[in-house]
Amino acid sequence: MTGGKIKIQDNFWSYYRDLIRTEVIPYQWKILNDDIDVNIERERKDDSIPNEKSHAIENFKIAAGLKSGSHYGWVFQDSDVYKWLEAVAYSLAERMDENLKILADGVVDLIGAAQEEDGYLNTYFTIAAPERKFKRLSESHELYCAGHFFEAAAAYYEAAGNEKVLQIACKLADCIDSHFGSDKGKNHGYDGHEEIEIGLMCLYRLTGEKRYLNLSNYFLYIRGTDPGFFEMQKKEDKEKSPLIEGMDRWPLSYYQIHKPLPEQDTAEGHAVRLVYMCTAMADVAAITKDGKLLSACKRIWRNIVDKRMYITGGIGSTVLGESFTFDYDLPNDTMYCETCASVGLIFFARRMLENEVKGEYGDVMERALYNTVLSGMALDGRHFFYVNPLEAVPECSEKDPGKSHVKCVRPEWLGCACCPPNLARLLASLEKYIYLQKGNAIYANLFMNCEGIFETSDGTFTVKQKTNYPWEGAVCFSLNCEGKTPVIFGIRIPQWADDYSIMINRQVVNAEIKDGYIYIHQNFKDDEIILNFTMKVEKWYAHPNVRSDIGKVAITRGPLVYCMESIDNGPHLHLMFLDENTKFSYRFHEEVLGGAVIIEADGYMREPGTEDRTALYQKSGPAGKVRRKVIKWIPYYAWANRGMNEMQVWIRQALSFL
Ligand code: FUB
Ligand code: ZN
Repeated sequence: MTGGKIKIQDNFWSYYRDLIRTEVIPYQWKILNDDIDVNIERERKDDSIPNEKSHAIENFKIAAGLKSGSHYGWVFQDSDVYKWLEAVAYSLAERMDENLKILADGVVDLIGAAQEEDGYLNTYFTIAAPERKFKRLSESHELYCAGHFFEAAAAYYEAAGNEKVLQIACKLADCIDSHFGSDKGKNHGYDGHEEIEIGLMCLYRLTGEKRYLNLSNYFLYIRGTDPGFFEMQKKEDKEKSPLIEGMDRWPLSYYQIHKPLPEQDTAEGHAVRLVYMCTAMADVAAITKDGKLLSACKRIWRNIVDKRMYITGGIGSTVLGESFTFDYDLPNDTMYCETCASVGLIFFARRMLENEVKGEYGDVMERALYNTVLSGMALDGRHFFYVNPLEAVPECSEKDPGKSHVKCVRPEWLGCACCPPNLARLLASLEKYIYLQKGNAIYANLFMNCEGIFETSDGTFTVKQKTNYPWEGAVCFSLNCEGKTPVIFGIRIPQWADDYSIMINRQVVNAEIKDGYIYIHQNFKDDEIILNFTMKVEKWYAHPNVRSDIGKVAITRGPLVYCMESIDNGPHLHLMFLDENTKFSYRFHEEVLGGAVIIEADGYMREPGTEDRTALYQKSGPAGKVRRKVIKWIPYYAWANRGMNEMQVWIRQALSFL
């Protein structure tokens, strides 16, 4: 990706990145090997979700003929291993660890051993259903798994120089290329879950092999042109049993095949599928300059960001089909907001930046990263959320079957383990998201302590960032160009920052914002730019059509969304409210939640009724007294780290309806 060579050494992010290296990667490895006794929770009440063990590595051993046994887990269980390998690759690129490399090289050998003669690779089909290969694509995830392997292979090849991983990947890609495409006699299908399109683009960038670009393009363009394809395959599949129970109940839009892609306008269906699809469309469009794909991406982007995204950067409003629903439908307590979907939204935003440099893509990356994505993992790196609610009450999650997916503590592992390694690979590769380079123009999108080196047309350009973001709003850039040609340096001004100042070499300057960036164009020679965003506590109101948020406000500071927890505020968060003129105070607490800014304000609490004191309904209210109360907020990403309790992002505000 066009983002320079970056080294991160940051107060905030290094904690997470060290955690990925020291805890998350080893912990996930033990789980993939069934070497550790963890409680694997189903992500919702559904007995068909496999939750006895991971078995992911064992599946590879069986497929490779090294062990006997049967396949266990989802048809896409292999992808857990691939995402883990990708996270390992980024971690090794940041800091080489010979032992980890030896372990990962062994995994590559194992994957190679599980690959069939013709290049086919998928442990479920090799072990359990060789006669059904590519015959039930709506459910099979064969191409989805391949896509994840391609991403992992490209990353691992680059990090560890392992030639074998690339050979396995190309052999698999060639196998798929020989089966799929518009040529007569080929399979004219596509996968039920987009991902191969992204993976093929990684292989294309690495190898320059045009067939991979063409195949990615093919998979995008065929989608939605023959909506009867899955049904036709199902009829032809002699072995009628489903590969995933209940998958055939979803409408075409679940798979984004209700229309050809260039005609799609809104974010429909399964949220992860949709953002992976858009990531690939934006990626292909950036290379082929395909205006039709890019226009569709822009329309879908507008629909997500203007009408279907939570303030936390979460997407997906319903557990049914883990899907989008309709404009402004953003329920806080039944939402989906899968961690993977926000990871995918960041991928999509990053690829859109390559097509057009607009600050809003960086804004969404930042929103999703600091809020929903980080919330996906506990501070110990050993517990993970699959879905990320904006309002959670333990009793509701336990007793309301419609909220069984809304967990109030992060499980140790999940029956469907797509999110934990997805989050790991994103955090381990944060370098890719900080800057964007286009020729002699460098754009800063995320703020953290890091050093960047970029090759421009006549030499090296270096930029160092120093900041205490997200706790403080000052960011200092030290810049130097080796060559004579001036560099255009763009800095994103976050959408939340209406107040900021800029100094160049200690002189205050005014710089106009263009598409979300300020620009400084010069031949930098040990120059310094200091940007200072005023980080106030802010209240945000939702669009009036968002039924769930009317009369409520959400509290933010800088890029962080805040929430209340009952451990700080007592139970019944729904009875707490603010008045319009509430003043907020905040302070950094070293000892709380790994160090965090905590916000406080004077608010109110309506007393809860008791069984003998308040009727269920009465003609005159309010039922119960109102008393003053100091309300406390913590950063949303850090909730549920102190045991099971209530949490709420949006809080009622007296008179805010007017
Ligand atoms: O289908 C593979 C993955 O499992 C999806 O991306 C997640 O949403 C989960 O359903
Ligand atoms: Zn997931």
